[in-house]
Amino acid sequence: MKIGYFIGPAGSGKSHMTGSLYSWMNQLEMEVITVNLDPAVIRLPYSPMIDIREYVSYDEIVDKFELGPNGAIIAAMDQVALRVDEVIDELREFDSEFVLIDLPGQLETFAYRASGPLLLNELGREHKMAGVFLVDPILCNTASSFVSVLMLGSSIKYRLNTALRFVISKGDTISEERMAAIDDWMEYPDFLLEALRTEPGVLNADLAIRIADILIQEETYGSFPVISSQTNENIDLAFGELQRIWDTEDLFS
Ligand SMILES: Nc1nc2c(ncn2[C@@H]2O[C@H](COP(=O)(O)OP(=O)(O)O)[C@@H](O)[C@H]2O)c(=O)[nH]1
Ligand SMILES: [Mg+2]
Repeated sequence: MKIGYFIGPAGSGKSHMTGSLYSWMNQLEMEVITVNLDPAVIRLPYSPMIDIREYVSYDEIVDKFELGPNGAIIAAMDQVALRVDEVIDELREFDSEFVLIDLPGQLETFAYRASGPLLLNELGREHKMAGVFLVDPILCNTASSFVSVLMLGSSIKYRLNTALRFVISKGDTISEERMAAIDDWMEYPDFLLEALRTEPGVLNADLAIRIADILIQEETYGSFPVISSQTNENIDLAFGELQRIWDTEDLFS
């Protein structure tokens, strides 16, 4: 199986992209299933074939342990870690050529607790894994926030020990002017460094520039395609980014 997963900050559009890419692949008659790994999600824009909510009940956790939302999410993700083998068994039964996994809204509870690395490691033993990191356009408004997202993606990549390609989500919400600036940053990294240099009030700008310089030279981040799950514009490029990793032997290239 070729497994693709979507990761990114809460609200960056993972669930919608899972749904849109699933529909696109389905239309092309690819053999594909979807997996929801968010125990706390209430409504999804697609119908997952495997759903972690059948294993872990967020509401029960809230009631039983009298936890607030953050504590309950952490407890739920720890329970997900305990059920990983069952999810993997269910996946095995489907034996689909492609699997799309929608990761939990709260990226940090997946990546920085036990369940995320455990799950991806286990799946990676038997299957080809590829990750797409979603960058919300609100983080492309300034050079410093864009660099902060590169740093977050790098941290996730090393924490999960996996290859990731970056895409910008919610493309339909980006103005033409902003789009032109983002294109320039991608095509000419010096533009991004210059934007950092001239942006007012960047904390420790020299350090930010040095970090950005290293990160943007790492071609592994890809070309940052801009994708909309609402209009489906460039949704094929989400598949392309996954395919690029599936086709590569070295996970970190
Ligand atoms: N305009 C627009 N809104 C989007 C798009 N993708 C997601 N959203 C909205 O962004 C919010 C969060 O999306 P969701 O997929 O739930 O994010 P997740 O937390 O990363 O799974 C929802 O209100 C979506 O309707 C998109 O391509 N265009
Ligand atoms: Mg979601």
